[in-house]
Amino acid sequence: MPKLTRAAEQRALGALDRFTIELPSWGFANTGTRFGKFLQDAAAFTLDEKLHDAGLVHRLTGACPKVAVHVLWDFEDPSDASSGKRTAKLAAKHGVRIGSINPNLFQDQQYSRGSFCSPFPDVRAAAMQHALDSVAIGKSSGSKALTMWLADGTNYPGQDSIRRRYRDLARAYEKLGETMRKDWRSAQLLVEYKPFEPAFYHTDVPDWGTALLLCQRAGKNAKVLVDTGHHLPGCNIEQIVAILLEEGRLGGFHFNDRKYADDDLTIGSIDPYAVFRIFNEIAQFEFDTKKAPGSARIEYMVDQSHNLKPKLEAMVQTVCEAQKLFAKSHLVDREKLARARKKGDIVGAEVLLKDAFETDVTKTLATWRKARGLTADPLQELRKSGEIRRLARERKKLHGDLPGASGGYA
Ligand code: PSV
Ligand code: MN
Repeated sequence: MPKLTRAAEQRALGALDRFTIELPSWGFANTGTRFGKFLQDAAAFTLDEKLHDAGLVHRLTGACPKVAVHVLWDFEDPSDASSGKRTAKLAAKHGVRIGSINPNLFQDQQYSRGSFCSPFPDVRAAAMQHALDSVAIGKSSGSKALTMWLADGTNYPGQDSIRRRYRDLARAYEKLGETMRKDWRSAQLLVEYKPFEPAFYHTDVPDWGTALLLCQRAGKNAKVLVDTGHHLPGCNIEQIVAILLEEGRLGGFHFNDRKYADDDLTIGSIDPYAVFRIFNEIAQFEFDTKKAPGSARIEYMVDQSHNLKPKLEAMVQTVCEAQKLFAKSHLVDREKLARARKKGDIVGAEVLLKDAFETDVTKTLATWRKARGLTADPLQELRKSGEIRRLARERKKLHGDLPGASGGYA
């Protein structure tokens, strides 16, 4: 096991201080695969319950002050901007704040041919109205980000004009970016991409290049959001991250792990080294640019829906794993790495990364947690607390067997 030096540990502790992870409200509800959901009695049904669960994860880990909301799943009337304020109050009751606002432009029947890219002008207008309503909710809830993911695409060659769709899409993002610069200045517009699903022939925002083009059209408040599950197998995600950092357009992440496609597995469950390499690029960027840590304004968010793992456990496990890999990425001795690179020493450079990845940071994390009055092992603490069983009893009584992916609004 590589040795942990004092200087490296101090770097890791400092990095943990500024590392926060946003939790998704939908990660606590009964969600699943398109083949079905396996319901859990302890799953959250109402927004109050989702925020309660997020608050519990924050209390255990001390690293999750914000919760992302999905407009159609969490708000009864998306056109009622005042629900933003109510939601902010509800979040405060549970010790958290509202994070990114996720409009839903994929569930309504009218979107069968797309939203911003639909061939039908009235559908494109309805999509824009929903996006603008989401901006109003975001502003009134104190959120600082609008995350746009579109399911737009076609299933068959010839179905629609790819170029016409791109033109309408770019126009929509221009309008959204401009509106946000005027009405919601403190916020970022985050543009997510995904190569396929639900569309199977072409997807209108399939990759980071297209997302970047759309950000350039939207304006300087727009940045690309990298969902780690949204890449074709073998894709070098850390390279995408490095280029977006260089262009000043990395907005943040939706973290999850995958084996095959957009599998929504807990972070690091399949390939922890891949997550380390992503964090390493960010740490390297901060080192190279001498940027004040955290000033690049990168939103670290989780986007996971757990069909089988107990949702609260999965979320705590995710946060602890993310903290572990983030801390490790800050152990890399960047001066030594620069010297190895200058000499062309490939092996020496790689070993510096591998050593950092393989260093045990359990004690470092325990030190960080104890300094905040937290338990050294949040996952064990949750498992032995009996809290999930208690919530299951309480929620079963309240909701019976109702699936809770949506409904139960603010
Ligand atoms: C789409 O797969 C996605 O990654 C988007 O971020 C959605 O908002 C989210 O998942 C819904 O679960
Ligand atoms: Mn996502």
